[in-house]
Amino acid sequence: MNTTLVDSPFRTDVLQGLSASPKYLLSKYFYDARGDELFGQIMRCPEYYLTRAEAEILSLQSGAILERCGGMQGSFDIVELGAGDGSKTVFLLREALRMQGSGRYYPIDISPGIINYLSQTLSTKLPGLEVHGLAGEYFAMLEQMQALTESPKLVLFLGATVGNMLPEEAAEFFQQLKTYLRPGDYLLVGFDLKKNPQTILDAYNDKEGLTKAFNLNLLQRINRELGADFKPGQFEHFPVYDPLSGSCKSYLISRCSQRVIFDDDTVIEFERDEPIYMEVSQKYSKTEIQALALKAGYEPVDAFFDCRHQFTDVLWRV
Ligand code: AVI
Repeated sequence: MNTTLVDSPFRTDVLQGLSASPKYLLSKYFYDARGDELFGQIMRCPEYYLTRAEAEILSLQSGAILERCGGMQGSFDIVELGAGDGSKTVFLLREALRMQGSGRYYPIDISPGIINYLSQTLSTKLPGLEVHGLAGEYFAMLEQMQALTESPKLVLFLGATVGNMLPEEAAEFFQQLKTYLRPGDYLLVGFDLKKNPQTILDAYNDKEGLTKAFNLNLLQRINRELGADFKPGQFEHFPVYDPLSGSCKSYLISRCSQRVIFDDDTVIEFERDEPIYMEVSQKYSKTEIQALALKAGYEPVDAFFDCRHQFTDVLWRV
């Protein structure tokens, strides 16, 4: 055994997931530099309607959304969880600046690169906007931010990121989030809606093979960072969608009986056709979203839809 190896949360989570039965990996680890690049391509591919639908909502209805928050009286404070490249949020920020003239934007993202990019680009793109980026885990960063922000503030959780939790986990997440908010604060959440099952399945099985590459990249990341010897070609990308539960789940299926060896000498055995559960992308009905708001202790204020009713950004008040 190589004794110079240090434990990292990534190593611990990967080995825990691959030693479990059934095997799983955590989808938050998709996003290394190559994963970010592939996700960018997925968002632009014809089958992945989610990004275009939400961009349409924010480009056409940001004024209406902000009106429902009382126009964010005076200057505004907007916090974003999982800000990404901010390309859709710009619509909302531009409209808020048009209404108020000045305000503060607090993007939170796990990636320091994203936070640097947003801090550099947005203040020039949107004069009057102060950008205070925070790189780290959502709740740790919200803790730091509590003393800085003024209420009522608007917290954004866009892009159907909530879908990467199961509904019970989402309810717990929103309950915990509420402990960082004050009465009168608003939350805008992007949900992907239940729809024709084939449309959903196609979004997670694009013809170009980008989603397949996105999943297989996690095996390559494990090879790169944990010295494993996965052969990605020996795994098949297998997404399924259950129209009743609304869960779209992605698996990698081992094409043969095989073993993978890590640099700490850990050996993981795979049977032929054995799955690794990679990700859930949960879809909701309007009723389920309403029930989730109430369960987590928020007051549903309004819901905004794209023209095809594929996606919704819902506004809740604390
Ligand atoms: C980030 N998240 C909302 C995406 C989704 O739709 O679940 C991640 C993704 N996975 C495969 N394609 C996109």
